Amino acid sequence: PKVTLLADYEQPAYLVDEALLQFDLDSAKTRVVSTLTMRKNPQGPEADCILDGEALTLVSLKLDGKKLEGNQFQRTTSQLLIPNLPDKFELEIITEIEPDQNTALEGLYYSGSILCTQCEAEGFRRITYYPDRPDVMSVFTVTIVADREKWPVMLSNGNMEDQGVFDDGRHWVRWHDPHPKPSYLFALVAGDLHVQQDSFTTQSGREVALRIYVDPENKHKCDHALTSLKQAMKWDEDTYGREYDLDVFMIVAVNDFNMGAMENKGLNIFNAACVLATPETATDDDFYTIQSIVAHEYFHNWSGNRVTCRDWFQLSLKEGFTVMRDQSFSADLNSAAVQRIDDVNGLRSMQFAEDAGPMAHPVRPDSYIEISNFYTVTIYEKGAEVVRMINTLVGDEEFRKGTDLYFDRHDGQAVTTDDFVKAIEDANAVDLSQFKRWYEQAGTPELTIDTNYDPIEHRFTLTVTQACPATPGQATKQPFHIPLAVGLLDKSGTSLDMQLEDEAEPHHGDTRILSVTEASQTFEFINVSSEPLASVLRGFSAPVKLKYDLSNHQLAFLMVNDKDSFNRWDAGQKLIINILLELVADIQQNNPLVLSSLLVNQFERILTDKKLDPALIAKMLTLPTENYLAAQMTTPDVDAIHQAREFLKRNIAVSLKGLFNQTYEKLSVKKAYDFNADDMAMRSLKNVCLSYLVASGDPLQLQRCLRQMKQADNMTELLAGLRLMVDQSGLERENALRSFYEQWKQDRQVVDKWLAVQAASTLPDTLIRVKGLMKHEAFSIKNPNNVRALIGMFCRNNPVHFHAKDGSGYRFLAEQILVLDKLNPQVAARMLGALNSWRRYDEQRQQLMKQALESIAEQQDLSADVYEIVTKYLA
Ligand code: BAL
Ligand code: ZN
Repeated sequence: PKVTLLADYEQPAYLVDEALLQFDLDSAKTRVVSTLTMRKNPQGPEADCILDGEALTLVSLKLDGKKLEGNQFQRTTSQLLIPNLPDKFELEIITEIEPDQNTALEGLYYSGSILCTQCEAEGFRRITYYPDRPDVMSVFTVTIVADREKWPVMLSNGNMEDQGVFDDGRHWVRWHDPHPKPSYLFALVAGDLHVQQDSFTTQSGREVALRIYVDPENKHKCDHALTSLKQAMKWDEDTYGREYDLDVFMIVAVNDFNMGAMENKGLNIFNAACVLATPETATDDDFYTIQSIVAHEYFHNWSGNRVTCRDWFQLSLKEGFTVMRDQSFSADLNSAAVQRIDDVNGLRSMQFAEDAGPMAHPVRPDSYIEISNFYTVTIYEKGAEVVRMINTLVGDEEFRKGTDLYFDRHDGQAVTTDDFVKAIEDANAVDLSQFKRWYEQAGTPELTIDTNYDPIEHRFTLTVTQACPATPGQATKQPFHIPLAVGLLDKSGTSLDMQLEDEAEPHHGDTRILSVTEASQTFEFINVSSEPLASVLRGFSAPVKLKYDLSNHQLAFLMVNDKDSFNRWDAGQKLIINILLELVADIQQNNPLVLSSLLVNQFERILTDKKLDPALIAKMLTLPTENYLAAQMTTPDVDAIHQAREFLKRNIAVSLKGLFNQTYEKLSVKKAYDFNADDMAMRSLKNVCLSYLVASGDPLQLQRCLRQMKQADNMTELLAGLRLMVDQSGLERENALRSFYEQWKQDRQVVDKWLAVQAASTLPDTLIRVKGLMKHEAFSIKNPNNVRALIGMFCRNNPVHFHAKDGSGYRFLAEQILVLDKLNPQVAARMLGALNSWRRYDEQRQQLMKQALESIAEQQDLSADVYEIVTKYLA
């Protein structure tokens, strides 16, 4: 397979000013007539015109109205080359495609009874021949013709211009999108769809029609997404001054979708699981996620669509920035502390692992084989942290000035991450040249903190040393520019003023940002009246690993006294990790296990802290995942980690049973479900208490769990109960699972939860059950949500069973990947991620994982997607 390099970037040789597309639509065969008004790019290279095209049947080709014969062009499996073209010309290309044979879900495909498209990154070339690259932006007009009964609703980008009916039972519609766009933002949808409507008046007074299209059986599930959409539209006006620019904004929900959602101009297409919700069928987490994804896709209208990427190496230009925007939106609308904790938790558990593994790549990569493999946590989540750091370094007002300039300067253009940084620099006269290393260097920097207090001089010295491990292709790294948020606390937990030695005035306020630029840098604070404890990296001000030796007592102190909610939580997590790793060592050495009374005391203080947000309490009482603990060990011991975590949870539960009980009862107030931060916080704490009560081993608590399931009027409480039940063997578990399925078998979103909880069970026969569920009527290997719920959940979130010593988990994954690769390479490649850290495990497991990888690598005809990942893992 071909490697694409950033260094090889060249402007397109030919541009498309206008694209007229006509679709004669049906699920078995669709004919596409594409009429392109093209011209030579004056800035482009002297080269032949090359159009991309895959899995297409070419019917005919005309240049300025004249048919081109076979000897006037050249065709390969992925390209069409037309030599000797004039400076300006019109090309008519007729192709045929087979949507119902398309299991890869790229291009035009059939999902349930809906015909829909997914074109990012390179799906448009499966619809027609086209220069399928983001720096070719064109004005699209799309006419769709289809049987009226079968396809009553026919949608594409932009505004609807005209429609009509033919005598033969077919009808047609024409859509026009006035905003030039790259082909990856093209979309088409047809089906017998229900539409849920609303409207939004923009800040300049324009009325925008909002429409969500769903299968008729889901018409009651649209309200939350519509509310979220209006919140997002308002927020983007208030926060970034960005207004929507078409007469209509449409969202369509489909059941088969490779990603979460797609920001096609004016016509977002969503994975049904990321848009549909009612309190009975969706959990608080689902509601929360839907709110943020709806916002994310909407925000792309500016950060991605109006200003797009020059090439796919710049993917983080739109994704990092848009994730950062959706994270701030969610923080503004909900609990900011909880949002930050969740974002950082995700980053640390997924992105840090990616950065430490064989697929490590910079936020702006410099090579790829298959671009679909680069829709990664590094591009998205680390990319968001990079933009967030720019904001932290320049300040809020300055950042807004910078983004205003960016949108202004580059509206209608396809640009680079350098252009983004340049706009922030130019708007504020700041220099971010060193900062740009965050885009260029892969790996997670490690910051070591050393402190010293001189009680005579009243000086406090904070030394920061940074280092970044080697990553594939990058042996050495230059120092990063790191914003380090710090606070100093005295013995009573009061913030101390911070005055650096060259400053005339002290800095008042709890937190200040230190700008770290050197490999080792010392900050001297003067007039520090008593020995302080430094709280560093507040709010997780940079995506780094911190080596800061604090004792368990100091961590316990910060856990209850830190002024920064994130660092309070983080200190607690570090304390828990220390304790768990000590327990792991005791298990390995056959020592008796002892419960830490320090932790129990702190948990008690947290649980009884009336001033603390219950959502934060719930987070603070949640133990780190087994995967995260594994990442903290040089050689993870999956079984000892599981055992240590179970021991700790059970013993905390037994020690604080009365308090958990009391809190649970206090929170069990009967009230109708509402999605708001307060109620969500209560439900989350209630469910955490229930999980401890069940962990205590008291059989009566199981009855309480069943009672919660029986009485629940919402999925949050019902599913929390079911999750706890699946780890208990016995008849009650089987009954709970059976009745849950009977109640919800018609609802695909709920059935996926039913599959996922079973895949995550700690009971010993879980893999056998997962295999059994693959034969269940509820499961289809062609549906990505089913695959993620069952196979993905087992391989990624069930470490004890996935890493079973006999290698059964690894073999299972390899078998499924080979089946999936023939159907849907993107999903197959995603599943491989479960083996990302294979070299970190013990010798025996490494061998078994290697065998699994080799059994994939030796197959003929692997997709580029799987080939790239498996070869990089084995390299
Ligand atoms: N652009 C792919 C889906 C998303 O990130 O919004
Ligand atoms: Zn995005």
